[in-house]
Amino acid sequence: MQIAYKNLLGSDRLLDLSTPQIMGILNFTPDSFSDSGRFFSRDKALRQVEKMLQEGATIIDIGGESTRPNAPVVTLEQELDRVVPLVEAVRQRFDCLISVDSSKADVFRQSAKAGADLLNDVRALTEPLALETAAELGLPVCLMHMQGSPQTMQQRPDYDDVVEEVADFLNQRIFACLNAGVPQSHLILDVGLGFGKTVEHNFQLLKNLHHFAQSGYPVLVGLSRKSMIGAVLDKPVEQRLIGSVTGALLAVQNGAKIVRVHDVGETADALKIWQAMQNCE
Ligand code: 8Y4
Repeated sequence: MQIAYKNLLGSDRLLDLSTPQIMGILNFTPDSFSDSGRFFSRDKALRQVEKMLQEGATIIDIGGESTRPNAPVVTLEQELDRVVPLVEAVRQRFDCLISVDSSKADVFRQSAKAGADLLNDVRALTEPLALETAAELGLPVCLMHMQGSPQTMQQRPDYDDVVEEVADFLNQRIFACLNAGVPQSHLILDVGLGFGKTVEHNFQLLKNLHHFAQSGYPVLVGLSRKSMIGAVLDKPVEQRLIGSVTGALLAVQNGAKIVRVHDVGETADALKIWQAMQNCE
């Protein structure tokens, strides 16, 4: 499984998913880096990128909107100001795949011009012009499921059958993408752990991830430090490392091809052990 294409700078890009890949999280909002409120700078962000790449990430996910429950809504200008210069700076320094975590067509476009390689949309291209813009830019897209909006999603998550309903939604978005001209080979699916789901829903999706993996589309999973880990362990966000690594390993065992994580080195170690088992006779 691999995705080969050119980005808007004309560079040949290859997302090789023959083995599971690590997407390192770089969230460039003031409440990010999980040391909330602390001063952040472009230099600090670039050092973080360098470290994640050395530790084994192949994709760096850059976001300027906090999608945590009850996070403030960011304006287009704020998002552009946070994301585009950082995409440019990372592009200048590193030859990694750059993913842009956004839902806005203008952020997609400006980021793509600055050298982004992948669109990671927690709203699955449902915002105005997002679908058309993604098709035009020709970049791979991760389509994620969310129930409700970041502001309201954890108020009352409700499903008859979470696996079926997430699958139905993703199938509808796949259909919309294909109709808009996004090639089938550019689609990545994500069940959206933590986005309008109870802890039980999240674990049902994790347990049944093979259902999505069997679709033939690559599956991305993000559970790093999330409340599904915290709830089981009864631990705050800074004590969720081993739980997060374990969750990433379970996701990969159930067919995930990309794991979105904060702790790249530790996750890479776990996946090396998994790979060693896969490779043996
Ligand atoms: C601590 C740290 C607690 C982080 C919560 C969080 C996903 C995603 C996010 C995901 C894809 C987050 C942008 C939420 N999660 N994109 N983005 N999949 N594709 N919360 O699961 O990390 S942000």
